[in-house]
Amino acid sequence: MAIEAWFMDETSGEDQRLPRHCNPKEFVSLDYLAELGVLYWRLNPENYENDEELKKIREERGYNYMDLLDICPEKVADFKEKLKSFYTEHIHADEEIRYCLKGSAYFDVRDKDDRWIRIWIKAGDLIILPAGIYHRFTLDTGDYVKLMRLFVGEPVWTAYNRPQEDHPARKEYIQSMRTEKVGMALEAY
Ligand code: KMT
Ligand code: NI
Repeated sequence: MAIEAWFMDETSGEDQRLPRHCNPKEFVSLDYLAELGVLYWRLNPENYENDEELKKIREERGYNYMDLLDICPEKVADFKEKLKSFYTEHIHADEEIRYCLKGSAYFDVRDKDDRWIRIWIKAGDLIILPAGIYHRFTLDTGDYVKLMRLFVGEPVWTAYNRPQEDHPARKEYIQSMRTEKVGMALEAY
């Protein structure tokens, strides 16, 4: 099954690790995520060391850097602080590419109307968040995820917390969303 994504209940005061569905639930399609520039692949996590499909994605997109990261209270120094910074809304100057090898977690991204969409990644899910998209990350109640991080060249993980309306990556992202809309309108025409 493909990943699940849904609009979040933003009024909920529940734990960030809970799903925070709206009532009734409002799921979001992969097409809608693609309109936001969020890309998704389903791969075989058992075979990540010899996976031709992963190799192809890495070659095509120039992801020559790779590392692995376990996120859970036992393995991350200053766990609480770290998770707090991951869950603070931010952007990056580059794509954020994460491949889930074990466990599960949530990436939240803002849509065009500034609504939060929660994307539930599990083993086998590779997602790419475009540069300039507002997002945040949290573990779910399973409290464990093993992620592969990919990057083009020397990795830069710098997070720029919202607001970042003057950041070049943000401006470019907003511009690309406009172009996308015009493209869709022309297609309809
Ligand atoms: C980031 O920028 O590292 C995040 O958004 C957290 C996700 S994966 C550690
Ligand atoms: Ni990030």
